[in-house]
Formats: sequence, structure tokens, C-alpha cells
Amino acid sequence: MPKRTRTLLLAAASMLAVAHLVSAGPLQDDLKARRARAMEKLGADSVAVFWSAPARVYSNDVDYEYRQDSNLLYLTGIDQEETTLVLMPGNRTKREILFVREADARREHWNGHSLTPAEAGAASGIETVLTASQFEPFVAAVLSGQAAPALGQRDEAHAFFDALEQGRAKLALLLEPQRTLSDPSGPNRQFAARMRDRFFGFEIRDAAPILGELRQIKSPYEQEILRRSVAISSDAHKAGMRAAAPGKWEYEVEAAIEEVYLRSGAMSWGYPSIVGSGPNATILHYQKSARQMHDGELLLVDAAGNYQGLTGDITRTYPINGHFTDTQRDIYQIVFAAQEAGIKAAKAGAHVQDIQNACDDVLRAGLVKLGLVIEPTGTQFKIWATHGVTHWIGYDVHDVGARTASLAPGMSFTIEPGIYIREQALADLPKTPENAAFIEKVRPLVERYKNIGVRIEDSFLLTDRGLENLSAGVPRTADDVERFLAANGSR
Ligand SMILES: [Mn+2]
Repeated sequence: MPKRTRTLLLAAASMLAVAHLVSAGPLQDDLKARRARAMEKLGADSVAVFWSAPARVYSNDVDYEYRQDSNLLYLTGIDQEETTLVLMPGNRTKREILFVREADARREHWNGHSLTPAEAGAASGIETVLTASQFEPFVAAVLSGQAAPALGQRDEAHAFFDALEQGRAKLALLLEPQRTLSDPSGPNRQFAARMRDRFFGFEIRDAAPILGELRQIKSPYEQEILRRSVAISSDAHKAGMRAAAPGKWEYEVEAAIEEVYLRSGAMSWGYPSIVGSGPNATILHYQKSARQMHDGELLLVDAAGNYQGLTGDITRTYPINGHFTDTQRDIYQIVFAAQEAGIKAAKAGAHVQDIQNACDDVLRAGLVKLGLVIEPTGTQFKIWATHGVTHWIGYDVHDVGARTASLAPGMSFTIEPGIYIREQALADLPKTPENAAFIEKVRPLVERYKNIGVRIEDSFLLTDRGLENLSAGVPRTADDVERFLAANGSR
């Protein structure tokens, strides 16, 4: 059945429909500034096209809850299907043209109100808004060097038309990554090929690196939204900690967490919740949440909500009965110390690799000390510390942006070391004499530590004032975790 759409934008827009339509407010100002920065990078000889995400089928005639394409959301704030943005940075005045779907009384009876052009204009701050059926004639006119009716005089787009005549124009699209020559083309690449077949005077440019670079630096407005988003997720984690107890089920913890998102006005989760108890804590993306939790086990929870399009990323690992065992605490303390080292390394001017190296050094030394690793240097420790420790966060939980960028104010990212003791990891090692000797040596320790999985992950924002831990409200030290569990819940 049609699901409620929790988009504040849509709610705001439908209220505006009965009031007067103005495009003002901090969000609209920010959206305009984002588009202005994108257009500056695209250049006057470009036309850029950005599409909304398609609806996706859940099963039969039911769709998943709609998820807008992150780049279109970033540029327009519009959370509606069949929306297209065209940017023409060289135009005299009409540099931004938005296309929204036509009104349809029957569809709107079933699925709710669609934004009118005036509402979409007010929500996005874009002045020229046309309907979806006008998109193709518009593009055909522009790529033939003719002013589309919406642009008025041909002179409006003279910068692009001059570039087209001189063969140096660019059609900028978000080209889908292609790893091999035989990879099929995605819709943007197919569009590019069709345009190249029919029109001349331009080359195709990939707009993805530009959007990646822009989205990597959060504006003050976005920083505020991200702070609120991570605050909601932090409350959710504490609710999950209250709900966990021996005999309860993983899904009960998941329900407690996601309830907080929904009643706090978050649209949905930012990614499916990971709630893994006992051996499930060693499965990085365990999503079933179907196991009963037992006394003496750990619970690993990796969860965050999507609030107004922005998502943090938080993981906590805690003892279901409220007290870490000695072996659990051994592993927890290594992961915690690794995260602390990563936090110290995350300074303006440093690189993502510096965070990774700082965490790795502590993970490796700690695992060597416990005896789970025998090589004091090198990568043997990656048998147990299997994933990277940092990624950007933003409109996507694993947000876009180059990993080679040096850290600068406005960047937001996670620091998330983890150790996972899986017996299976030994069986998967290549059969070499060295590995056989290693397995022989560590087997008793693996027996002692097996099925312990610990990840500690926080969401950070770098500002002029330094590094801000946005999820600092969730207990993080082993002692704070135990204190919180003792004071809260039904254990
Ligand atoms: Mn993460």
C-alpha cells in the first residue's frame, strides 16, 4: 500500500500551495549556492543534465519507499520521481531549468500530491520550472543550437551556442562507472550515446567528479542537518542499549532503534540496521536480526537514520548482560585504542590514509600482544581486522569524494576500527607451510576468542575549531558502556 512520505519538503510545499509561493529560506539559499558552485566548475560551454532516481519494485505492484538520487537531492532538494535538472552555466539569466511530472488526478488519488511547477520552484529555489514532457524538445532544441521556447531569445544561451558552433561544447552527465569494456551502459551513458548519434559540436563530460568534490565539503546548513541527524541516531543507539537483554531477540533491539528515527522525523534508516549478537557480530553486514540473544554474548549494532537526506554512521558493541568478559574486554580495548589513535590522526591537512595507518598500528600491535597474530609488521593482522577504518558520510552513508583529498573543514567521515575472530578465517587461508605453522600456533587463542566481533564507529565533522565527534553522546569506553547498561534497561 502507498506509504507515508515523511519528507518535510513535500509537507512544506503542500502548505505553500494554499499560501503564496515564494522561494526563500535557508535550505533554498543553500541549494542555490550548491548549484552556483556546480555551475562554476562545469563552465560556460556546458549543458548538464541530472535525473531523479526511478521508483524501484519491492514485489509485484508494490514499490520500495522512494529514495531520491543523492546528486539530484543535493542540487534541488526535490524528493519526487520524474524530476530532471538542466544547468546551463553560460546562460544570461536562465541558468537553471527544472522539469517535474505533469499533474495526474488518478495517480494523485492513489499516491498523493505531486509538486506543481510553482511548488517545485518554491521548494528548490529554481525560477524556470517546466513539465516533464517539455524535456525532450528542450534538449533537442538546445543541442541543435536553437533557443527552446522556455529560454526566449537565442541570445540567452549564446555562450553555449557559440561553443557548439566551434565544436567545444560539453554535455555533462553523471556517467555510470564501467569497470570492463563489456559492462552494459547505464541510462546516463545510453542517453549520452543517443545524443552523440543525433547532434554535433560537443563532447561528453562526466559530472561525477565535480559532484563528488562539492559534496565532500558540507556547508554550514548541511553541517547543522548532519549534527541533528547524528543526534537522532545517537538517541536511537541508546534506546537499543536499553532494549538489549539476555533472552530478547535482535529484532527487538532493531525496533527500539528505528522507532527513534521515525518519531524524530527522520525519513527512514540511512542503511539497513545491523544488529548482530554472538557469532553474528562477526558478520560485517548481518541484516536478518532474527536471533535470540544470550547471557555472556556481545551485541554489535551498526545503525543510523536518514534525516533530511543526511546520514551518519554509528556502531557500538556491548555485552548483552551488561558486563564484558575478560576476553571480550581484551578485544574491545584494542579496538577502542585504535579508534583513539585514528581520532588523533584526523587533523586538517592529514589524509584518510593517515587515519588508516594510525588505527592499523594499534590493531596490529594489540593482536600481536594477544597472540592472535605472530607477524609484528606487515598485514597478517588483517585476517581479523578485515575492513577499512574510514569513509566519508553525507547524502550517502558511504559518501562520494576522492579518498586522496587532504582533510579540510567541512568534511565529515567515520573512524571505525573493528576486530572479528572467525574460526572460518583460518580455514580460508591459502594452504602454505607458513600458514600451516601460523594456524598451529594461534589455534588455542582462536578457540578462546572465537565469535567475538567488536566494531566502534563514530561520525565526525572537521570544522575550523577542530574535530567534532557528532556521536559522542553514545557511551564509548568499556566502563561507560557498562555504567550505562547498569543504569538503564531490564538486565
Ligand atoms: Mn561505516
